[in-house]
Amino acid sequence: MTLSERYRKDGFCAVLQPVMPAEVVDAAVAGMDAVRAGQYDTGCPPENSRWTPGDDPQTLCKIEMPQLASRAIMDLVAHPALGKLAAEVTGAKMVQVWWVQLLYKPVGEPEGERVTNIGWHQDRYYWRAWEDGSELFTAWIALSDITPDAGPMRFVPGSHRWGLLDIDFGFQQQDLDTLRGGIAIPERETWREVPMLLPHGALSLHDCFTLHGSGPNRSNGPRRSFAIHMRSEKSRPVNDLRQGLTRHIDDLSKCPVIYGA
Ligand SMILES: O=C(O)CCC(=O)C(=O)O
Repeated sequence: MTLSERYRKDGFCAVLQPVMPAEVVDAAVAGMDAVRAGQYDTGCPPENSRWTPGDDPQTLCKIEMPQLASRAIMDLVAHPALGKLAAEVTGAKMVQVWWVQLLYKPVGEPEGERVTNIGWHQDRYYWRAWEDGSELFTAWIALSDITPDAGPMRFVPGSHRWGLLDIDFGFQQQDLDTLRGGIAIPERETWREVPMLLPHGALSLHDCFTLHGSGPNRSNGPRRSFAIHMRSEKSRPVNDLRQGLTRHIDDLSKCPVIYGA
């Protein structure tokens, strides 16, 4: 099965061989550390985030639009090899990066206020600024080895065909089993979880309706990644407005077009 067939069938696919040159990936790891420390080599901060430098290092660090703050991260997310791959897999004629999240999952369990897990969700639930039918997908790039004990992202194959589920998803919700219990699985469908095990530099691509979440990192080092949210030419902001998560799309220095015109 080709990557594209796999993506259409399951709603996600893994690309195990490195797509970007190793030096681009390594520089982005250093960029991640710099942004986490509040050092911005572009002179600009990222967008407001739940996590800010100085916060509990044992909690999940999610920084919004880190490419605004780091040249190395911009080089990674704007790399043409990523655009070419995304176009091959999805069939897009144009690929634009419209939002990026830095995700750094430290070793440890959720405890009290400490968030480490990412609750089951469909990205589309959070992306209401895009019109229905918009083609939106995500490349999740591993910047560390994502082993079974590192709290890998888990996908539910086929769930991209279930439509937008009628529940309140909780990205911050820590108990994945309770969340799962609240998800109504459509008739004749089954719940199966596939952990996305990726070596450093590899990536997965997933559709905005594919259910996913991740548990604690029990490996011996941080789980590092970027979630690069992309769109094709078959997408449009609601009422063509620039608001919320679509607010930067006309600024190509923030939201680079990485394939096509
Ligand atoms: O990093 C994770 O475990 C989940 C990330 C995520 O929700 C996404 O990339 O859409």
